[in-house]
Amino acid sequence: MKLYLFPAGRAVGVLALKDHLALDCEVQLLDFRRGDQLTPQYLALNPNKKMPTLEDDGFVLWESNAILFYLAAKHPEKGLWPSDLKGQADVLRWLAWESAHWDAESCGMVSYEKASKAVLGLGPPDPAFIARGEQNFARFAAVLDDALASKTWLIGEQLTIADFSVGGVVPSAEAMGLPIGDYPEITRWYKRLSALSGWPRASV
Ligand SMILES: N[C@@H](CCC(=O)N[C@@H](CS)C(=O)NCC(=O)O)C(=O)O
Repeated sequence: MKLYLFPAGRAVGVLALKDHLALDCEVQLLDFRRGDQLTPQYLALNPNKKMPTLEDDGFVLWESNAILFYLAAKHPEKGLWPSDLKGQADVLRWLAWESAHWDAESCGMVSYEKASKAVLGLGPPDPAFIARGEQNFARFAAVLDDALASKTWLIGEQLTIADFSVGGVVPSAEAMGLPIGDYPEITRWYKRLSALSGWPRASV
């Protein structure tokens, strides 16, 4: 098994899960400044020119949440993908929310403007997009904070890939100056999550 990534953004949750499950998985580090995402070899794996990407015995998978599901479902004994219908639906709800709102409309929008554009040589940040991302962050962080109140993990007492997905974005959100610390339940939950074995500590 092989992961192609750089240790930031959407790759943090995937790396954390790989290490939490102690998987035997090679990591090939990508350098987007050098254009590793544009080589014919990489484009054949991931035509989106994005990371992370997983390769397992000829099977290629992109989209970090699909990768989280694949790794967790290969190890059902760890319980990170629930076995009951309501638990599965609850996890899917958070994976969809992460992709559509937490990443694309808020944390990811701000980090694309503040960090990725410089790496990709796409010009200066656009203040209008940053402002929109910050506004959306306030909206969605409040939803997450409320959902976490009186719970150990996102769907309740069971740690699942929903925690790896949503929590994986937190380090880059903090690095981009988004006020995670203003949300006590998120702060409490992320402290617990980042103390798990395998959580990548040096990532941004
Ligand atoms: N929905 C995708 C998002 C992937 C994504 O946007 N990755 C960023 C790094 S965090 C990237 O590769 N950006 C390069 C670009 O947008 O061109 C996922 O979850 O895998």
